[in-house]
Amino acid sequence: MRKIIFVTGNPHKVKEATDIMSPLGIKIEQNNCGYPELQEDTLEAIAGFGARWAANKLNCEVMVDDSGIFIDALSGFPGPYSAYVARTIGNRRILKLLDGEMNRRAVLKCAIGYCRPGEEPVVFSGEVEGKIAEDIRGKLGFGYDPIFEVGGLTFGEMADEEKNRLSHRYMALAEFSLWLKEPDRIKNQQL
Ligand code: ITT
Repeated sequence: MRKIIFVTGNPHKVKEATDIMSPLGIKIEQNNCGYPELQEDTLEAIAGFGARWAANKLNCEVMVDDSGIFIDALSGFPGPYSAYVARTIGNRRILKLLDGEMNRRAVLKCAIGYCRPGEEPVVFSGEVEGKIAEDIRGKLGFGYDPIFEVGGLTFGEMADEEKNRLSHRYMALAEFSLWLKEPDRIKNQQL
């Protein structure tokens, strides 16, 4: 089985990536060394930079995952600042910001960066469209899951398997897994 080091401090991401990639013959191993997060406008730029930095630091092939929630009524905010906003204001106050707002459309996005030491990173993107729920609902998942609704349920109300069939992370990891198997056939975003 091919093994890839996943540089992240978030064990939920590791669990989801393992559930999605192990049936495809790819084993994930977490490394918590972190990487500098650029103040950039796109998740792809952050993921590409992080993957290159971590591959050179650890001297092995690595993947990283930069994700975020883009809320229409807030002009796409918090987007690449989603981790900071989750740490500071959190889900309850995001719902407050959207009080009375009719347009509740939001998109969860994921950029998977992959790099080998001394090489250029490649990046795979995935997204899922949904809406911001009126209330916090569900205890499953993590982060924005209890306020992000797809087809009537929040991700916080969905079993892992259900989220992993629909999610932004699944979309990006499916492309990445295909590319790992057939690098010449699958297009990716070279930074
Ligand atoms: P690493 O950077 O160490 O990988 P992180 O949790 O800081 O971990 P991100 O910057 O990618 O990761 O995450 C941005 C925020 O979005 C953070 O608050 C996450 O909890 C949240 N998030 C990421 N993936 C999510 C998902 O699948 N569902 C809901 N929220 C998610």
